Amino acid sequence: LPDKKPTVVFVLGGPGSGKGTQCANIVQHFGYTHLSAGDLLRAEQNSGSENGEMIKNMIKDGQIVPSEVTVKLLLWAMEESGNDKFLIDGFPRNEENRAAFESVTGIEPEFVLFFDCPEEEMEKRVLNRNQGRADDNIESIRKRFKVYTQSSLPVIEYYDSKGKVRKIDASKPVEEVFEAVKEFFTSLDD
Ligand code: UP5
Ligand code: MG
Repeated sequence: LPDKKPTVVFVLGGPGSGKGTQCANIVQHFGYTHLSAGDLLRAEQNSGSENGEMIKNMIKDGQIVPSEVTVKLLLWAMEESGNDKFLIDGFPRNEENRAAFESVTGIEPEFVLFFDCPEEEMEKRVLNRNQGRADDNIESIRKRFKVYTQSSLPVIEYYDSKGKVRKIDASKPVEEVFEAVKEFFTSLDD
């Protein structure tokens, strides 16, 4: 018999909407492994891989790295974890990402957690973060917002049409957002 397919929750929302922050909370309470596609790409960039320069330039420009690179990194990380429950944060970001993950893994997400946040608030958060990310400057942020609106929101709409989106008001304080997040994971366990 084939192994049971892993449980995957996609965590989506604009730059600075709080995906990484809330994933850390979910891990603590619900035993998922958190895989940030952006973190995996940044690690790959810094590992001296042949794709490093391409990844660096695309991130600075807010562009979406080709699916073959990102899906491979996600699959390796899933295998390495030994877990069977994953929060995939910041992926899929466009239709190509979505279709590639689905055809390579055969996995459909359990649901899609969508952090809905106004652009002014996201911009403020990203500019205040100060963790040295090459794309946390006003020029890169404007590009990230544009790509998010043009390419990523349509993926969320696609999942919404399948009844899979769990939308959260991400403009609230961290603790309040987590209260809302918790409900979706608690009801999943019922
Ligand atoms: N903060 C968080 N929640 C808050 C709250 N409720 N109230 C007040 N402050 C809050 O949070 C951002 C900041 O806000 C932090 O300082 C936090 O303390 C504060 P964070 O949790 O980091 O938000 P997050 O949504 O994770 O923001 P991030 O900047 O990581 O989102 P992006 O989607 O822009 O970044 P990601 O790393 O996913 O992708 C970066 C780039 O990688 C992309 O632009 C793209 O070029 C590339 N990429 C791909 O090509 N393909 C992929 O599949 C993924 C990424
Ligand atoms: Mg993040």
